[in-house]
Amino acid sequence: MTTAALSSDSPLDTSAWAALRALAEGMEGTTIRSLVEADDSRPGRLTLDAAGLSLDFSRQRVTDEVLAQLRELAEQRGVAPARAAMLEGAHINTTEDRAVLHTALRRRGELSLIVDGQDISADVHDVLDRMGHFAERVRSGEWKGATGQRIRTVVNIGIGGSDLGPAMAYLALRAFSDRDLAFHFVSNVDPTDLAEAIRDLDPATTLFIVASKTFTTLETMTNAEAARRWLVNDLGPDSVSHHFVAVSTNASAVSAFGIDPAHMFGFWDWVGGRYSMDSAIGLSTMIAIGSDGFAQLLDGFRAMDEHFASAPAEANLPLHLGLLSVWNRNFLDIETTAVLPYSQYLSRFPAYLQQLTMESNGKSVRRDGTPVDYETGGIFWGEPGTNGQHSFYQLLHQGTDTVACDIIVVVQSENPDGDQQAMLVANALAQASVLSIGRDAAQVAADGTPAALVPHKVMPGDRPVNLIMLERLDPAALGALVALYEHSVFVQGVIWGIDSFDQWGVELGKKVAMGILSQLVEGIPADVDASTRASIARYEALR
Ligand code: G6Q
Repeated sequence: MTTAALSSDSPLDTSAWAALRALAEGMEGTTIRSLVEADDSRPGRLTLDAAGLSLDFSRQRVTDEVLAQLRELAEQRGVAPARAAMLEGAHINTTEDRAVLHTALRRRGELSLIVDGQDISADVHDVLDRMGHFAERVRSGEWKGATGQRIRTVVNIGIGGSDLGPAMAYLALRAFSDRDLAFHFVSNVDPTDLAEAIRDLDPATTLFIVASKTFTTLETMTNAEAARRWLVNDLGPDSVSHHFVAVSTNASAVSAFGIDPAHMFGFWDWVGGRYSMDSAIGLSTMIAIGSDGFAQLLDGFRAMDEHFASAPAEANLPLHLGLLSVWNRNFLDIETTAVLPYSQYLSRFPAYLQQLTMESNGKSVRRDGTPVDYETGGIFWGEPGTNGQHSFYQLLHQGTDTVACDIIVVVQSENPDGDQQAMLVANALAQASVLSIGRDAAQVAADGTPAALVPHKVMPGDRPVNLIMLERLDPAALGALVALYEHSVFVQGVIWGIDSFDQWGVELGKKVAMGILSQLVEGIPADVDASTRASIARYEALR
């Protein structure tokens, strides 16, 4: 296994980059509308299917020539060998010298994968079996709290990668979850987060999952200790082992906290936090949807992994999603992508995707430390439709910035009621059309619009839109959707020559916060700048 497949050269030095630059310049004045109107076969040709999902990118500002050249860029940047290196367990997270093997979390049990002399596939399935056993005991009521009552509420305490995935998945899969159990997700060190989550709970029927890879994260450990005090205050110290379990890689810290190692579910340093929702970090998901449901979730991830690993470039859906992001970012100068799921169940999906994309690809130096002189990771944000239509879509349609849009449509509702699902889908398709095709002055005038109002009602269009469609938001579809974006992020990182799997940018803030905390709590002056000193003084005067 080798990381030689990973380039630290500048993508600007490839012939494909230069060709794409020329194509972009040649396309000035070419609108998405003109591309769509010129060719009836375009939607069919520019739609790919994989793992039960489809991606229609006919509303992107691309020609066949651009697409071919983007695939050539992938070839010249070594996306295929880099993908093979990742899947084999090479240490492609070079700055942390770690393998990147979230795909191993969903491999078939019978397929071994030896990494550093260890069959990690067997390890994964051992943990999955233990999780399954535990989850079914909680679901059936066999697992009892300290007073002999069954668990009614599960509180996951974690942050970042140990929170966003489970919180997103719980909401996404509520239709498949055990309605006799309630779930809360506590992440913020703001004491309000835990206080509001537990204020109406009965300690005797509450189970806390402390989810932390390191088991040292300030927010998580602070909240876990507060939760333990709340429990012990009511049920005494012996109750902890009945009401706390842990998900971590740090057995000694788990044990020191007072959690029985038998109630710890492990994972490994080759699972990055933001890539961990299908590891033991997904324990709350498994309790909610059962071990069979969780197996279906993993099936969906695996189906997309297998497609990404084996589909030819022309048919490869995650490859195209990643390349289109590069095209929009580097050649059309589009800085942000709005993620617009037309599904209330996917209400936290934009937040989840924000971490996956922005923590992974928000980097300014290549693997070898040389600065990039081109844009890398774009900004991802969003809200579910149709709600966003009544707020920020105005800027999407008529603002001076072009925002790319990923519209996600779920065909079948889990709660069908009359025409409501058709209304939802009609809105999604209408927005896809108006954003990309627009409405010109002649069309607006033809509606009888007074001349003075025409310019106000023109929709410039030309906003690139991806339309992702899934039949039903079941566990398998959610797995496939997440894996699609994971691999898209990977493709972009390889093109840009950056390490998508480290996160040094979040470290310094934590360190500075600890210094300021020492001043606020113990009066030890923090070594900070003049503005921060002034803010501390104002805070201290007011508290
Ligand atoms: C994810 C990041 C980060 C991490 C949290 C929680 O990729 O590394 O979001 O998940 O800081 O870390 P712990 O799981 O160690 O508490």
